[in-house]
Amino acid sequence: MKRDLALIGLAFLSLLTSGYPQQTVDDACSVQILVPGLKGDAGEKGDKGAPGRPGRVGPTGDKGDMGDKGQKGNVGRHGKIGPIGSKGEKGDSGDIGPPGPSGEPGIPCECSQLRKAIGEMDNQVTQLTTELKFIKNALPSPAAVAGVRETENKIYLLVKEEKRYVDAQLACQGRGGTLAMPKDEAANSVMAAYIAQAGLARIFIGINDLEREGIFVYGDRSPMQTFNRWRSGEPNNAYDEEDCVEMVASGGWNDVACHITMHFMCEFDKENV
Ligand code: GN1
Ligand code: CA
Ligand code: CA
Repeated sequence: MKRDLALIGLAFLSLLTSGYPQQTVDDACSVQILVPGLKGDAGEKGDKGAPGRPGRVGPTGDKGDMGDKGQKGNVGRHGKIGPIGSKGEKGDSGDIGPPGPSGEPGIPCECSQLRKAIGEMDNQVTQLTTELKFIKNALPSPAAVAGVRETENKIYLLVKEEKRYVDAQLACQGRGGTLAMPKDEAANSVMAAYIAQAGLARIFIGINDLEREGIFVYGDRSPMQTFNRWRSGEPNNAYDEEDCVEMVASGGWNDVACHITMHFMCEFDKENV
């Protein structure tokens, strides 16, 4: 660059001294100086340049308005099969079917005696089943004395639980019976022996004058008949409060207060057992 400036400077000096532009000084020590010519005519217009680089990405535009609602789509495919529903109610019974074919003829035998024995055993099984049902129902508590006593048409059960008269009656009813009601000597003596064998002194029986003082009735409200086993001097309604009845081990009766507690005896009708 410095050299260019020096050449331009010398050329200028040369012009000043000679007064001739573009003249070459032919001298051994001279320097050939080139000076710019006059400005030429404008050249022809060049070819169109290559397209410029793409500009920078512009800023995000404003959100446009919502488009129109689209058209209704096609009907979708069938959905999956749903879960199994809950069990329905039981339907009505069907009609009775036709009778089956007749069986093979039986083998002839001399078994009339055998049949009779089987029939008797059937009856016994029925009887035992009924009695077992009664025992299971009447003896739910180990407090009950093992075993029962019976007359022709009654079964007696001594219960070794101390209860007041009304609760004793309810306990017997809960077992399907009533407080024992001695209505004849046969019943009274069976009951007395049962009490004595159990080693007890006294028990409640099903007799009271709760409704009318001095009018004794049985627990089933049936009136007292001529049969009785009142001990001597009884009933005396002692302390003006004795409306229930006990039996002592000898079989005698005594009126006592209903609110005291003692063991008791239930009775059951055999025909209900
Ligand atoms: C008993 O407690 P006492 O002896 O006065 C009995 C009465 C009898 C009486 C007979 C709760 O009465 O019912 O009539 O003996 N009372 C009780 O003497 O047993
Ligand atoms: Ca009384
Ligand atoms: Ca008494």
